[in-house]
This record gives sequence, structure tokens and C-alpha cells, in this order.
Amino acid sequence: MKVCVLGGDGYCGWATALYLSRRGHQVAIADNFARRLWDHELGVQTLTPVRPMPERLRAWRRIGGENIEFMAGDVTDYEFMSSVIRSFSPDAVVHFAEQRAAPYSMIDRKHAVFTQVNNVVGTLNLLFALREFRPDCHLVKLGTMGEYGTPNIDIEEGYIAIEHNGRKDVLPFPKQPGSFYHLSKVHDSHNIMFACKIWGLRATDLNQGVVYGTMTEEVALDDALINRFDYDEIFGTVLNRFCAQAAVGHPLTVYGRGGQTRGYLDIRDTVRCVELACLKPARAGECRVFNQFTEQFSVLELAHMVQAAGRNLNLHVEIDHLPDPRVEAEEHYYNARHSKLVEMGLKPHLLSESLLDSLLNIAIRYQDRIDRSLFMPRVNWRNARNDRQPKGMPHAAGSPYEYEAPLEASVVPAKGNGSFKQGG
Ligand code: NAD
Ligand code: USQ
Repeated sequence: MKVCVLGGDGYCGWATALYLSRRGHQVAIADNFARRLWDHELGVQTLTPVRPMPERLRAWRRIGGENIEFMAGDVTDYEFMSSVIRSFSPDAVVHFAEQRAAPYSMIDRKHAVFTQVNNVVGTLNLLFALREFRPDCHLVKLGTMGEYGTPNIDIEEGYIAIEHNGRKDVLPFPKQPGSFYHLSKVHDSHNIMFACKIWGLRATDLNQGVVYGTMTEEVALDDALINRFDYDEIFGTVLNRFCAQAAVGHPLTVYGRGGQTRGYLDIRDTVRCVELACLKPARAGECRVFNQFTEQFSVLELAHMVQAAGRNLNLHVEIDHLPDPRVEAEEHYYNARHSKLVEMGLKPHLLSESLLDSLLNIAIRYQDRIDRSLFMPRVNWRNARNDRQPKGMPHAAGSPYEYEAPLEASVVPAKGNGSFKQGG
């Protein structure tokens, strides 16, 4: 199957591209390296030394991987987006190419606007490109469990059967997102649902929970294939952050009481779920929704698990309760259905002591790269403006719009100018 991975330089996208390639699919990646730029903007870096894309792809070829085509460009540029669909003619497009950090979207107005424009326009462009050039192609879109919020009822997979004033219908599950980023995903979901209805496109919206881990079988094959491991307050997700904190003896930063419960999954399950969705495409006109996570935990439960795993490695791990910088319920009901991917064949990697052990060991291995000043939250949801400028950076660099030169200029072709192929 020909699969195009949009956002394939990122955390989930890179692991997915390698997994699909190794499973015999013909893979192309498109990415504009925006994420590397945002790290630069905020003065943060992944714990792991992620290599530039040309080096990543050379390493993949060196160890015998099939050629992965790479197309550099911005999915919000329609010329670029449509050229990707036309030139590669994919059977499935997996869309990861969005600004995905809730705290980033809550820094200030510019970052909220940027997040929504980047995400909503990119997805709209993709929908139009599919309609124009490849209407039968299956769109596999990464949504988020955070679209639902934390309602006081069970969360269904996308749709809920409702009886109201004696009449029945099956309707989209109510959405109560908790950040401007999460809202962008809701807007995407509505646009995708609408496009399937009016144009007969086929789509799967994968409402993914919080991802942890960094290793997959493919990533582990060579040091140059190493994946991201974000631990900073903006892009680091909670379990990865806790492991990095534990590795350097920083107290775990539990926000508030720590009763916030979410769905979680191992990155090895992310890649498998995407493949399962691709292998059994939605029908023409169908917009189906899968809740993509394997277990639910509260933040405090995770902290206690990391504390216990740390003890086995002779790490003394303390837990701190910080005032919650987010506006979210700290104790609430949470019960989300997540059976569809399991019915399709997912065999979950549950969060075990051995996984925590290996995550902690990765964090210990790269501890010299940890900047402890990046642990404490500095973006407060209650403020319309948060100062997140790294020390020494001029204030004018507050928005990605104000950057002109892409970091990886050497591999970015002229705007909308199609692709370069990665040679063997
Ligand atoms: P990431 O930031 O590591 O990767 C996203 C990639 O998309 C980056 O390489 C970035 O450069 C690229 N990108 C962003 N905007 C682009 C644009 N306009 N044009 C081209 N490329 C662009 O993020 P991730 O953690 O891999 O997340 C991928 C997707 O999965 C996101 O849509 C996110 O919302 C969703 N998701 C992630 C998690 C998680 O825990 N990481 C959980 C649920 C859902
Ligand atoms: N949290 C802490 N301490 C920390 C970091 C986070 O207590 O140091 C808490 C948060 O307040 C929140 C929970 O942990 O209640 C999860 O936070 P997170 O930063 O790990 O995840 P989140 O902001 O929800 O975003 C991540 C991804 C996003 C994806 C989402 C899935 O960055 O792309 O959409 O997970 S979900 O949470 O299901 O919406």
C-alpha cells in the first residue's frame, strides 16, 4: 500500500513511517520541519539527539530499509499539499502535521492563532487536494481524546445514540476541549465529517490519548534513527517528563491534586493502530472515529508508578504538587470506550515496570542534555499573555510567523515545488 505520512519528521510520524516501511508499505514523508523551529523558538530540545532528515533516511537505507521518499514543504500551502497528493498518488494519507502542544497554543494570542491556522488550514487543504486529485484515498487523521474533555458520562467512540423528546438519533459525541490546540482538533473533525458527507471522501479520525515511550523496533535498529523524547513544559508529555525528572533527581511536577485522568498508549501501539486503520479503510462517504489509547491513569497514579520504578534503579524520586497552570478538573469521572482498534487486532503494550525501567534508563543515558529549567510550567491558561521567551532571545521572535529562514534550509525546495527523492 502507498502511504503518505504528513508530519513524518515528528515524534509519532517518524516512528510510524519506519514501521510502515518495514511492514512492506511504500512510504513517503512530507514535513516542513516546523517543529524543529518551534523548539528553537522556545529554547528547548528533545532529550535524545535527533538527526536531520537526510541523515535519518540514509541510516534507514544503510540498514537495508526500503527507500522512503521525502517531500519538504508546508501543508498550509495548497500548491505544495496538492503536489504531494498528485505526485505520490497515495492509497492512504496519515496526517500528523499539526502544532500539537496544548501549552504552546495557550502562550498568547499569536500562538493560539498560529495553532488554529496551521492545523485547520492544513487539514482543509488536504481535504480539497484529496477531493480534486485522489478522492478514493483514505484519510487517517490524528485527532485527540482531549476533543471530548472530561464529561460526567461514559465517552463513546465518536458518536452517541441519543433519545430526545421521544425521537432517536446517532450524533457526534459532544466536544468540550480544554485548550486552543484541542479546539483546533475539534474544528478539524467537523471539517472532515462534512467533507466525507458532501464529497464521499473516506476518513478515519483517530482520537489518540497521551503517547509515552520513544523506542519502537525500527527506531532501535540504529542510533541515527533515534526518535524524539520531549521533556520540556510545552512539548513534553507527562510520563516522558516524569521519567526525565526522576533521572536527574527533580521532584515530579504533578499539577494540582493529580486526579486528572486521561487515556494513554505506548508509541509502539500508535504505529500499529495507524497501520490497522490503513489496512481496513473507511467506506466511501464514511467518517469513522476510533479512540486510540490502551489504558487510563490519573497523573498521580503515573507519578507513583515512576517513583516505584525509580526505586528499583536506586533513584530517590519525590513528588511535588504544583498549582495547576491549566484550567482543568483535578478530580473527575472518566470512562472512555476504546474497543474498536482491539477488535481490529491491536494487542496493546500495557504500561509495565519494564517499560518504565527502559524509559528511565534512556533518560539516564542522555541526562547531560537535560536542562532542569525547562521542567517548571510557565504557561498559565488563565493569562491571555505568557512570557515564554528564552533568556537572551529578542522579543520580536514571539511568533513562528516572524521567522523567515527555515532551519533546514539546505533540504527545503522552493515553496510548493514538489519533492526531492532520497537516493539509495
Ligand atoms: P510532533 O510535533 O512531534 O510532530 C508533528 C510534525 O508535523 C513535526 O515534524 C512538524 O514539523 C510537522 N508539521 C507541523 N505543521 C506542519 C505543516 N504546516 N506542514 C508540514 N509539516 C508540519 O507531534 P507528534 O507528537 O508526533 O504528534 C503528531 C500528531 O498526533 C499531532 O496531530 C497530534 O495532535 C497527534 N497526537 C499526539 C499525541 C502525543 O502524545 N504526542 C497524542 C494524541 C494526538
Ligand atoms: N501534567 C502534570 N504535570 C506535568 C505535565 C502534565 O500534572 O508536568 C498533567 C496535565 O495537567 C494534564 C495531563 O498531565 O492533566 C496530561 O498532560 P500532557 O501534557 O501529557 O498532555 P496534553 O497536554 O493533554 O497533550 C498531549 C499531546 C497532545 C494530545 C494529547 C492527548 O501533547 O498532542 O492531543 O496529549 S489527550 O490528553 O488525550 O488530549
